[in-house]
Amino acid sequence: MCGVIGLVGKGNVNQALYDGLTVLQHRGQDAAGIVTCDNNKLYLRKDNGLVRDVFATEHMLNLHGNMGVGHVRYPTAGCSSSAEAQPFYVNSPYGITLAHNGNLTNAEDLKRDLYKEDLRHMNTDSDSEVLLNVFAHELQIWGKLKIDHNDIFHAVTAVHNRSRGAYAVVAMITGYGIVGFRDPQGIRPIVYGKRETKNGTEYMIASESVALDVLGFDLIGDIEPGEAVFISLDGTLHKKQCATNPTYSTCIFEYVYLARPDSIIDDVLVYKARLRMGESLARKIKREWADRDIDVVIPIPDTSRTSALQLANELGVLYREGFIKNRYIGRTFIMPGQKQRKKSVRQKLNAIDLEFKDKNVLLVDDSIVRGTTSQQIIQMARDAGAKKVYFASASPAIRYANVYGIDMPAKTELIAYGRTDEQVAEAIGADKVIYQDLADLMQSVRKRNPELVDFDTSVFDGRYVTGDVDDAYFARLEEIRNDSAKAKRNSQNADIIEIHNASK
Ligand code: PIN
Repeated sequence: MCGVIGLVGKGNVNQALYDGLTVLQHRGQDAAGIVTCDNNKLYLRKDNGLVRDVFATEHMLNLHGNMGVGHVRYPTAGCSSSAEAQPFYVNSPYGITLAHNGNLTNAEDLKRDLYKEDLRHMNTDSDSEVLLNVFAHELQIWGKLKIDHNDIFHAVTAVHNRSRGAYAVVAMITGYGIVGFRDPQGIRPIVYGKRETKNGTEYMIASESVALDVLGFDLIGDIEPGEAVFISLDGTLHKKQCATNPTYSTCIFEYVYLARPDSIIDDVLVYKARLRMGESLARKIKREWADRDIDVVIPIPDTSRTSALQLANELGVLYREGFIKNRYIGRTFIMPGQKQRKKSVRQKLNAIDLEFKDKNVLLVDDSIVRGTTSQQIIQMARDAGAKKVYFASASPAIRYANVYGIDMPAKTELIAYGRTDEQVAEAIGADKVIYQDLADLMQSVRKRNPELVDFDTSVFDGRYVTGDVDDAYFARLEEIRNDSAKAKRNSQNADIIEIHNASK
């Protein structure tokens, strides 16, 4: 998962892009980048790290111009190099820079075609570079020296025809403007809005509406599945449906956990959807668990607070904040002779014992993925004196891998893979586990917008809406992962040999 932003302004956009990226930081903390354009010259700064660490004053002063694009990246399997920080750039045609959120499922085929047929070289393993090159190729195909919005929309249509998977994109075409587009199933979200200034109207495109809110832009709406929105350098907005069969299949996990609660996606406020998730889960608990003996409902901060609150209300049980989260968790320094270890949950969360002592507690989380954190938190609740520890998940059991750009483990590493709910409870040490039903989860979102007939629910039901994901796809993925792991190991060994030689 990543965050993208694009802005065509009436003055320098560097500060607004930076501020927007900090608002989208929850979508990716691995790398950040901004590219701006001034008098047909591009200015780029990108690196691994948080927004606040990547951009120093000297970098900001160099980001000249009234339009630009930004990106925050979440680590996805096998990708951690700063060369894969975005935006990406190609010089031909016109000079295009692109920021992408999502994951292409046919990137390997496209890469081969781009090399063999379109004579384009890829310099990274990133599918975003592939997407940029498909777009660039389709834009140069007519060999025009000058283009307009119709040429750009044709190129987006061609991208839709060639690409499979998830892509919410912001691309800047030097000398022309910024285009935002979303895959024909609208798997990842993207919105646009405007603000009036004394010099005229400014437009922004962003992964989530919170970025617009914070910068004083009014939300115009979502870029619809398959649609493209182009804002020219002079501030004129054009939009067009570029796909033949667009459908809404937005990733439902955006509502469960990924997006900020104050964002509006496809006309649905994430916060309201989470309240409804709490309500429907409480109704299921009432229906299926008549002899329950819950004394208190305790959320696992932060995401689950909203649904836990409503769940407690609906059950008529006390809601209490039993865990406090450290907001300033530090870095892990590797001391000599030590391996890098993951920060334990104990360093992130602390229990308030009095809320647990001698009580039967119902812990609520947004989801259970690997189950490792859940297990440690349940143990913390017991150590704090809880009698019984029940565990409710605001989303259904996760049993399948994600291929559309969420950083999730392979399915065999998921705690619910091959396990019943009872076996999950046993594995994480809970007295009982209760999951949201998928139909209820969908209804929690759909209630506000009946147009959302379908969602990407693949992690829950293994149904991949792009229709091209099967066992063979996963086998190929595994092969690529193993190859890149091997290549990484080899290059690390080569480094070690070099260092040894150098110190002789
Ligand atoms: C974390 C939200 N949420 C908590 C992410 C833990 C799964 N985990 C997914 C639960 S926060 S585990 O609220 O945004 O901080 O199942 O892998 O142990």
